[in-house]
Amino acid sequence: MMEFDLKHISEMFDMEGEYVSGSPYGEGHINSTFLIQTTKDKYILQKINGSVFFSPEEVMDNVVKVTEFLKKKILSSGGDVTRETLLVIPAKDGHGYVKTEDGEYYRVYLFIDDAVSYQVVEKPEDFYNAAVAFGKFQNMLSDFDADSLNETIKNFHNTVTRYADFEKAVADNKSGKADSVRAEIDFAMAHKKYAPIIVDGIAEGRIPLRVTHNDTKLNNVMMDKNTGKGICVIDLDTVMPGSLLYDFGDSIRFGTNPAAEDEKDLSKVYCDLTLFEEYVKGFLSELGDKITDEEAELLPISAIIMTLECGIRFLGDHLNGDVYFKIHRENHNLDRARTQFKMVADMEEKFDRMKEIVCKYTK
Ligand code: ADP
Ligand code: GN1
Ligand code: MG
Repeated sequence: MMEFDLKHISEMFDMEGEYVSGSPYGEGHINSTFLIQTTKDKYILQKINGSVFFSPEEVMDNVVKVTEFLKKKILSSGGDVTRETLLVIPAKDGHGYVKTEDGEYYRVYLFIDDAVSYQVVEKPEDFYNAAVAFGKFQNMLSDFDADSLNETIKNFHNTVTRYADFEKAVADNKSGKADSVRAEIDFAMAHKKYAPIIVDGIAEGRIPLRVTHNDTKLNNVMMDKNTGKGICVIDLDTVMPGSLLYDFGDSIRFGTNPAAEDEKDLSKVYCDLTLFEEYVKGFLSELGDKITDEEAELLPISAIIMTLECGIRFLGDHLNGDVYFKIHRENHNLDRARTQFKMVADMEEKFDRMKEIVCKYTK
């Protein structure tokens, strides 16, 4: 996007000070994110991805509701609302977003300063701190009215329908690349048995629906630069009713891999059990006895399911011609799918150890 446009769009929001500069920021796969510097403060401006979120109004309706709710809780416990929650900066017309003439939606958050978001864990303690932050987030939203939330992406973590979408992508083969990724397709199909485990548990009432984040990767939590603590959970676009297992499993998927999510050298990609233990310890220390026996039992398998689901989404997008996740090089989604499948295979091998670790903190 041109600097000129950024200035123009920024000026439609209630930011303090005059626009100075704007530049692309962060490593999210979905929205277009910019850091805006004004004469007074820093802001995050985002163009909401309209082909992922069919109703950006509903997304912002959720984000405003959730952040207002969090703001009240943080204030009443004496916390700092400028650092412990995303703060929506309204448009000058009072809305939570701006819709431009070309039909694009933009929003602005206050920039959380003196904090970092990691692409990979630097030291085990970071992952413990991230787990505490995601656990706290889950706790703070435990009395939020789930019925007031829009379902921003239908069936977001329904692994069964994700498989149906994947099989359609294979059959349609829009990119013409299916023959070159037969081994990956076969891996995905050989693991389809995992897909219904959480979905059926929810449908049969064995797994409770809660308000969950649904996208708990490490770079969606801001860590304080000085204390190292997880201060703020960000990227609230998919906060919806879901399972705690989605949030746990997705964190493990991304954070226990000591390599990048798109690492090409698969010998560097594996599930680090020291990191797994740090996360279990941090997450469960926050949840206490709120976690049910059934959920606790399914924690290890949820890591496999969420990793597999993400793998088939990446591979499906590769086959569909890279229409969903942002890519930055040829076969980027394929590289991402391969790391996920490597993680699944490694977790299967380490499954007994994973169960033992969970038992240590739940019994
Ligand atoms: P996406 O949905 O594309 O993943 P995110 O909302 O996660 O977009 O933002 C992308 C990145 O921008 C984050 O990983 C984080 O590094 C940074 N970021 C987002 N919001 C803020 C904020 N309020 N303050 C500081 N950094 C932010
Ligand atoms: C996307 O938005 P971001 O980059 O935090 C995706 C997640 C995937 C993740 C894989 C709305 O997350 O579901 O797990 O990429 N978000 C959406 O890295 O689809
Ligand atoms: Mg993100």
